[in-house]
Amino acid sequence: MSSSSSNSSNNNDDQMLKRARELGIVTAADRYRAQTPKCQFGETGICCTVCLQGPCRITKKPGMDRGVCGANADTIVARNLVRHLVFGAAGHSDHAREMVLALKGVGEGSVKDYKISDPKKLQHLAEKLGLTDAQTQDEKALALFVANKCLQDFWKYDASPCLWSQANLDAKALAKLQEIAILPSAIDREIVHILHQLNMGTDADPFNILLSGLRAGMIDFTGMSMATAVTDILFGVPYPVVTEANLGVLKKTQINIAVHGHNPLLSQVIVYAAKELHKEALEAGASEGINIVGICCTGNELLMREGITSVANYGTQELAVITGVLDAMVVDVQCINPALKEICQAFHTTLITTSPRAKMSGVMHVEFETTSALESALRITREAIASFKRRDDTLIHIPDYKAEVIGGFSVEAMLALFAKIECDHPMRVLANAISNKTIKGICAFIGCNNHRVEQDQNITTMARELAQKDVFILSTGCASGALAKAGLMSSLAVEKYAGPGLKHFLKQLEAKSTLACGLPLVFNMGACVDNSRVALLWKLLAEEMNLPLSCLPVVASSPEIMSEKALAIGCWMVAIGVPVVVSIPLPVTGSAYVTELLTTKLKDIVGGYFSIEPDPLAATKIIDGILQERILKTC
Ligand code: NFS
Ligand code: SF4
Repeated sequence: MSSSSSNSSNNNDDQMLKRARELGIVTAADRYRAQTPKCQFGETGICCTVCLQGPCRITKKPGMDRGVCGANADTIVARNLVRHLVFGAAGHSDHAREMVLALKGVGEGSVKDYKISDPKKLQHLAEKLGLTDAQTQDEKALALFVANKCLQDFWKYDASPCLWSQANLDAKALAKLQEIAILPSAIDREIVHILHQLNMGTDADPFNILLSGLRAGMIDFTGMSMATAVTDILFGVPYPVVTEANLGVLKKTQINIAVHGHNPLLSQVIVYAAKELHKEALEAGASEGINIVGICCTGNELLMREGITSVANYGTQELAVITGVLDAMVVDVQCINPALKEICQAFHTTLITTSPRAKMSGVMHVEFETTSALESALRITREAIASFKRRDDTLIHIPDYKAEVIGGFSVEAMLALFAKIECDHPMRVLANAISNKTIKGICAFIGCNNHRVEQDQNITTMARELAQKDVFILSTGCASGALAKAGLMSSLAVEKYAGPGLKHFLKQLEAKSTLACGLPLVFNMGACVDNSRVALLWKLLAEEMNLPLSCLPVVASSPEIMSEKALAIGCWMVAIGVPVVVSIPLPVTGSAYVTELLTTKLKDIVGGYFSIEPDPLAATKIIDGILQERILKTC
């Protein structure tokens, strides 16, 4: 294991960028530079392309303070923002639907390559969704019951709140959301309604539009809670695992297959296929068999459940290929750079798309279906074996550095840890640590990388600072990737960076734990959809402390936010009462009204709000201030 400083992580990236230049390969960092300076209309949200009379751009020039239709900056900014949010919510929700349909297939018997891995969670969920004692059923019938209940939350004609939100939010949050009419009904119905609302010449009221933005956030929450729960049922609830992260996890002696994207239905079955084809890999000359490595959120899914290594997060996906040892890059949906096609072509790497929603022209496509999952996975793995035989050894350059990672912190895993101290009231452990000021509160790092800023630096800088200030840190998505790669998910990092209170909190848990590993500085809760785990932990904490979430010292931060999905996550967190600090400018500054609503006024309406601070150290101070303010607040 190499050193665990974030500089080493960045050395890996620097090496690979240098290597790319030597080979004449253009990467995202170069393309970002070519895209600057940015158009200020787009940057501030005041370019409208909603109809074909546009683009309409708002300026202070006479006559240009409105678009052709008369929409002003406030309407245009609000509409553009909420369009982003709906796209984000659609991504997470469609992912959830795939998971639910797989569960339905298992229940019906048409999907044979997956099974119910956690019958207890299935039973529990069925009860939460309305199963009565009298209806106690066998596993397959329960799977069908849960799947059908979930599917009802995708579509219905009436506006009554969806079952899922009701089952997953605490009573105080629910009442608040209902009061301001942002509790969603059915996912598809709401998405269509909001898209209609955002049509040319429809809603011109920026406040009404932004309320729908919050509802879009709640749709996102509904989808991702479903995705997490169903994934746990099919593939198991994560518990602590020890693994590694960064480009150094690639091996010359193995067939390296990167799984990239989001839906674990594909990546999980590739893990099964790799085991089955171990002998074929040896016969092909890979002396150590097959090495599955993860990129982005699907990588996090595998890290959490299988201890699979994480080779890259969003911002370093292209660099993984430039090592010259990636034999296949298998992608499904979301956050996949189209540039991978050319970069893979510069090497022997076989790029394989698998989703009918996400193809690239001229790229191998192996359509993935749950009814023939293993068959597709075996085919994909054999393509990687064939590709390995074409590897050009002169192009290989694998940076050494990799970091130890302790991941797998589901809420169930955390409760099990806490229960070693408070057997009957595990959440009391966290509540007490907050009440007696051992820790200052909780910060959840969410979201992406963004080529506007140096790779991973905002995330890692802020995490180190907050740990020093005794903030308990959770993370998901590519923030988890950044923290894992930089060694901040190791127990060594606790010694190095935790303040005295946080260290005491973690060491006390560690002393009682029966885990074979220590505890890390930052608790990895999984992929972006697993922000639902963060929400569940907050819900349990609010219930334990008998306070509304808007009064708890909890905060979220997306220091390198990029995707519309991350915006949607931020939005539901705000809606349930949690402040969200972002360090990338949001495209809203063209409207003073929208900016003020998001950063100030929302606090009075829902308790949460956005704070925008590009400097990571200043953002850390804001987070610290929020936690202090909330801990002192009397609700
Ligand atoms: Ni989240 Fe995952 Fe990463 Fe951002 Fe993209 S991979 S769903 S969107 S970039 S964290
Ligand atoms: Fe211009 Fe209005 Fe059309 Fe937007 S909707 S492009 S502001 S005319």
